[in-house]
Amino acid sequence: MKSIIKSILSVVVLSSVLFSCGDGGSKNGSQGALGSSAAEKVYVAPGEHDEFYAFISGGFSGQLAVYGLPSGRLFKVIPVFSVDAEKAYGFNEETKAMLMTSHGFIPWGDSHHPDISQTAGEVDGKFVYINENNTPRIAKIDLTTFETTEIIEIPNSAGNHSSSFVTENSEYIVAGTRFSVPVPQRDMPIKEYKSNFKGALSFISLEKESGEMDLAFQIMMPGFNYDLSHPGRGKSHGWFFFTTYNTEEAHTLLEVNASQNDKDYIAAINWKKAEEYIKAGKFKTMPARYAHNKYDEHTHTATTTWGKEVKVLDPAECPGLVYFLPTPKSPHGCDVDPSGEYIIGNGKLAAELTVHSFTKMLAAIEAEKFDGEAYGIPILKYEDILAGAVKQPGLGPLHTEFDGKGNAYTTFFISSEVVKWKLGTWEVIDRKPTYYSVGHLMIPGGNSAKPYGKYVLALNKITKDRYLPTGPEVTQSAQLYDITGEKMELLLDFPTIGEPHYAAGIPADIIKKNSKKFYRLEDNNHKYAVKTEEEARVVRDGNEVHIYMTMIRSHFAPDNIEGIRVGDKVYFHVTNLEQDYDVPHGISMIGANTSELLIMPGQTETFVWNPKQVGVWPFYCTDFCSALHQEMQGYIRVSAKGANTPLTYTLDDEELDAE
Ligand code: K7E
Ligand code: CUA
Repeated sequence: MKSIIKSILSVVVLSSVLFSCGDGGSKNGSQGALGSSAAEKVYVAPGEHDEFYAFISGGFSGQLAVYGLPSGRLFKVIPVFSVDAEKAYGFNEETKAMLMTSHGFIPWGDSHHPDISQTAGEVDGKFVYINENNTPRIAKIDLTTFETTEIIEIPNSAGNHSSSFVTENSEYIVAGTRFSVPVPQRDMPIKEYKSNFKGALSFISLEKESGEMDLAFQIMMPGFNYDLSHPGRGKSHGWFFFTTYNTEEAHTLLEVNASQNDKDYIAAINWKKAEEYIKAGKFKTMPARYAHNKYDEHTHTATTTWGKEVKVLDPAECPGLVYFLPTPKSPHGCDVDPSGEYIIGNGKLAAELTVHSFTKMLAAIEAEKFDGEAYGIPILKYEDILAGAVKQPGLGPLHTEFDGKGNAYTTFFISSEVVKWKLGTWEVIDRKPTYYSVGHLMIPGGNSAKPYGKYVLALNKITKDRYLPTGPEVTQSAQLYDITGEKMELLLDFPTIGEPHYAAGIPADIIKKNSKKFYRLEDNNHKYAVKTEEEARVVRDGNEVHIYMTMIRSHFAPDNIEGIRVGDKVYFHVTNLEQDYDVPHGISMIGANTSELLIMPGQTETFVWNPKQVGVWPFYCTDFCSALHQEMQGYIRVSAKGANTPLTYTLDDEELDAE
């Protein structure tokens, strides 16, 4: 066994050597893409719109980036799990609560898998959800505003990787723990891992209209690693499938010790059954403390509430809830085809791609044909559930997507390619290299019953010499292939923000008509909002000073403030009075230990400034908003601690006394 692992590892090493010697850039550029009509196919003329949105995860950037396809143009980086000084996310007073967790305020996250909400098995374009791996969380992004509006923390979890995938009517989104941990967390020796650590699979229910998340229940599984997951759909709707590895329950040197068993499992979870058990009261209530952060579009402010407990189901006590499907060693991806029949678990150290049959799985369960059990969970027989296998498809299979025309596309990390094969006949139809080491791939709507099988986007880990060098760190990238023909055609390379683990795509027409143009001032319920310049004012409360400020092309009200003292805590509550599309204003204050504010029309935001030095200090608008943008400025006079300069403020030379 060890020698097999060694030879596989040496293939890994060998192929990475091959990459480093490769002369990817120029050579590949001169064949394929440029020699065909590829340029035309990705050309979106000036002023024209792209056909698809692509939401590409930022990986270790913690964010989600919005691109157009086929052009590959970047439109926006949506701050999700990491602070963003450009948009003041995590810096202004309103959004700090979004990054609150049971571990306190966390400024960074690791985002992996975006998934778009669905109605009747089709992507509906209302929300994108995305998981955070490091401090387990799931975020919801509202696709009318393209802002993160909710983040829920997942208790009893660590390395929230098999997440965040949505069922076909957005009933649930799941979060499976990559690392098993002591549950509840406690001080115990690591070598007692086996049979003591547990793996929680969380089901988060989604509210129909608002898309709001609620931790419905957890299934407390054996101490394996839960890598990826996919909901059933169509005939398999009501089931959820999770790949596992390390069924050995090793706790050290996993690259060897978690590769002992010939097979790991896909865990098939009957969540409809789980609902029955919950209804019947067959759960235990466990104390758990987790943050639930919501951003309110009307108060323009986020708040945190605390979850205190979670309902937990024990599969050993809930017959029919979980079955194990043996799957070749250490599978990574877990994918279900648009019909719901085929479940694909790609053993990443296996020589072939295994496809399980949902129909056969049900028949084997019905006939109770089990091959033993693990921790009370029945194990099905590999042969009984096998639909077929794609032979010798490539090296290092990871993820699979579908075009809705009976074809599947699987990525191979080690042999660095996308392979197209046929569902049912399992024959390989085409293969195209990726540059280099592709992880996930994405077909718009590819996670739903209705994929838009025009393009596949390969999300690559390594680029080496594909782009101009930028020092030791070079960009990750995506590659777009046309898949309308029998053979795939490489059309475009484009760089991505952070590591593009996964992406979600959708026809632009579904979303763009709903995109908000500005926030209505009359709906602004921010507690420090002022809706006219007449209401602008400055209020002192001990050493706290609150500036109620407005901004409109091209001035602040008030613009000069005197009577601030060293040691004060000065709150700038700033409302953008504009009611027009695409007129944000920014504001920044010299020496403020925080970011600028970038305020959308109708919105209010707050930053805090602690003046430390006596003097007269300017602030200005940071966003070039009008011809007189450079005139959009003001001053604050800071006097010494204890000075009695009266608190006054002016606009248009009219001096007013503060309250
Ligand atoms: Cu990058 Cu889905 Cu986190 Cu595979 S995962 S590659
Ligand atoms: Cu307002 Cu520039």
